[in-house]
Amino acid sequence: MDRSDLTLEGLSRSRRRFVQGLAGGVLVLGSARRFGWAAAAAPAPASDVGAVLSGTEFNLEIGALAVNFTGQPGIATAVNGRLPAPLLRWREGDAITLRVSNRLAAPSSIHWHGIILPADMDGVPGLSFDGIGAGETYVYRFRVNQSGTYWYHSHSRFQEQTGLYGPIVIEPRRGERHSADREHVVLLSEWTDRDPEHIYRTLKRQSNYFNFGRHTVGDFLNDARRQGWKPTVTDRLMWGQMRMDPTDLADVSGYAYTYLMNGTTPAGNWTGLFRRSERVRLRFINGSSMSFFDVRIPGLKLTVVAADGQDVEPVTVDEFRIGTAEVYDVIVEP
Ligand SMILES: [Cu+2]
Repeated sequence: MDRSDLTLEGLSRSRRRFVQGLAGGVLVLGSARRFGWAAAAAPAPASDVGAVLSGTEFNLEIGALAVNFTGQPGIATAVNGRLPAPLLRWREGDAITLRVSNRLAAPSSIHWHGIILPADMDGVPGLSFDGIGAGETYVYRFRVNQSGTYWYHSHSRFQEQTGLYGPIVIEPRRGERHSADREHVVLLSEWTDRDPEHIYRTLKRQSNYFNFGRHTVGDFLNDARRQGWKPTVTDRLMWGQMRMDPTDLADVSGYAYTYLMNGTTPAGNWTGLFRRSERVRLRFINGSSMSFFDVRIPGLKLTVVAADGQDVEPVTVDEFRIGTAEVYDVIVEP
């Protein structure tokens, strides 16, 4: 069988870039040239029972999960023992029931991001529902009135940061506008071994704590030599007045984060399979708490066909930037 693999990255340089996230450059999905990925052979993935749930009845259990992404053991928040949470496949027009049980010692919730539904089904504690208490079950029931790629996540404290996020794919009643032979969900997120509550308190005290790309005295002298003293001083005063760094790209950087692709670290090398010359639909979801990603696949054009679940006029790009909670569907023909 002629199988090929789409890898997260291959070159150690790319890996380092991915680890660094936006501040460091780009997220790289494989290297077509170096690895000849249209020809490389890869084994079929082991069957992964429970990773995808479909139908109209869903049972989701929120619980703690022991993980080790960095060599340091930690406790994540998972659904049915999974991080990311299971992919939910719905069909436009179906009435669905989702029983969500909270096995944590703390209150929890699930918010269906971007889904049009009655207010009390939205899952945002304090707005239209009280959250799901420890040991309790909440039954969400609603009709699916849209199609496309979406996602779900906890809306309680920092449970999203610790892993409670998962993809939703809704099949359109009248079929997909853009045909594809195969598809993969690519959910981007980040993991930290630090307690997110502690990160939050740290940022409250010093917002640039995790930013190491700050201006130095050397930069000041270089700028002064190039632009003159007065413009340089004016520039620094302006940033000082705004209490910001010009290099402030992300509140929390790779210093505290390990970036994940479908719950796999860069070293874990997430792989999506395809056959030669297939049209592959990649559903990119940014399920991170506060990271932007620049996504490209070296040597391959990306045709964006949907944004945040909505079909768009196809746009072909080499690279796109995906912000927190954004979703882009792209077609690639490797
Ligand atoms: Cu959301």
